[in-house]
Amino acid sequence: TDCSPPNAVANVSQYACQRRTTTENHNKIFTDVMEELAESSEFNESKGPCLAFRQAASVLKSLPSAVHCLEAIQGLPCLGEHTKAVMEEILTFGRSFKVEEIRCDERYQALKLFTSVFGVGPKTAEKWYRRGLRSLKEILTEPNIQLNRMQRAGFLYYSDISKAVSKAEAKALGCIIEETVHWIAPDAILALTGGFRRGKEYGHDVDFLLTMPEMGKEEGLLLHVIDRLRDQGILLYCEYQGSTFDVSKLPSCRFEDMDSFQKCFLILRLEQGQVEGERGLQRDPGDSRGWRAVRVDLVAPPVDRYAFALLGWTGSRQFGRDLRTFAQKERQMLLDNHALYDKTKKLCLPATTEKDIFAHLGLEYVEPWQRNA
Ligand code: TTP
Ligand code: MN
Ligand code: MN
Ligand code: MN
Repeated sequence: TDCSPPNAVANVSQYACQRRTTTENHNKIFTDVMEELAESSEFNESKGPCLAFRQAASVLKSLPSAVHCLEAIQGLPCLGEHTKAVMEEILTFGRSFKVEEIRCDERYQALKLFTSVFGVGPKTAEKWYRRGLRSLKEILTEPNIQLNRMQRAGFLYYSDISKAVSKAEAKALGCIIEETVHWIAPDAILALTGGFRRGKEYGHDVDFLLTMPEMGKEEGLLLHVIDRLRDQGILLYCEYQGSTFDVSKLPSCRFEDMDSFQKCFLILRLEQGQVEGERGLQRDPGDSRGWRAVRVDLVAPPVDRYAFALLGWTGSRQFGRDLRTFAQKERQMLLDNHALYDKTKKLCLPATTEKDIFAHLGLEYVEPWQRNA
């Protein structure tokens, strides 16, 4: 029957790093709702419920088939009473009244809209909401609002960068970055990370990692790449962050802590003619300029930290969070984007590949396309 016996799901781990989650999600009707509930909790600064909804969504994404009845989720980890009640509503009525109520909420709508602008986080969004602002137009016409450089770029390219980036567009950008990087340093190491490395069809940006085979040689590389992109006339915006990496520091136990590698958050101009499948195609006449703006992230760790950075930047966020929780709770180790520290042995465990890190943690290797938790 549709209701698989509980033993069919009895072996699902509470940790995303012990599950294999492809981009094929059989339970989207539930996980979309869970993720909206998580976002709404985040806006209300309810960290516990937010994490609980994200974990529940992540477990459901890993299931090999659609859930058709509540019996089928018996024994699954991370599904609390609240989550089960929402799932029951969806199973019975085909919709969740709780989430529909939230979607209609004025505050939720405004915060969602404001945080959709590049450079605007929940704090700024809340500030604008409290000042009575409700639309993007109101933000732009309100005389007393000071936008920073990133937010100005976010508004300037809003319609382009709020549009999903396709795999073909990511590939085209990959070619441009590759050519640029290797023109500067033929032996540079470049890798696609983020959602596209996990095999996603669409993303909100394109993420890359770059380094040099010789330690320290990566230091000037990123600024050179930025200069070269500017010379090519495709750099629309650049937020550069220098390295604050400290080798003597232990890995951070807080997942929210950003890594300290040299990086930049870019907006690049992508010519439609450079995108496979778009070449010579008749485009929408209203969209005749022939290019779009795309968000790109470049991160440049030293080569001895490359595997940790690759693992962290490949994500998903939930997968990374659970890797770190697993390391801490199950192995007494500290993992972040820079290093893995064994608290029992009191030493850092080196790694040149992601497989090394999984092995140190005593975990079966999970391929990038199985990390869509
Ligand atoms: P994102 O690009 O934000 O997310 P994504 O590529 O998984 O999804 P999308 O398609 O929406 O772009 O970040 C990529 C991964 O990098 C993400 O799993 C978390 C991680 N990350 C860090 O480790 N440190 C950071 O500072 C940021 C911004 C992300
Ligand atoms: Mn990304
Ligand atoms: Mn994102
Ligand atoms: Mn990114």
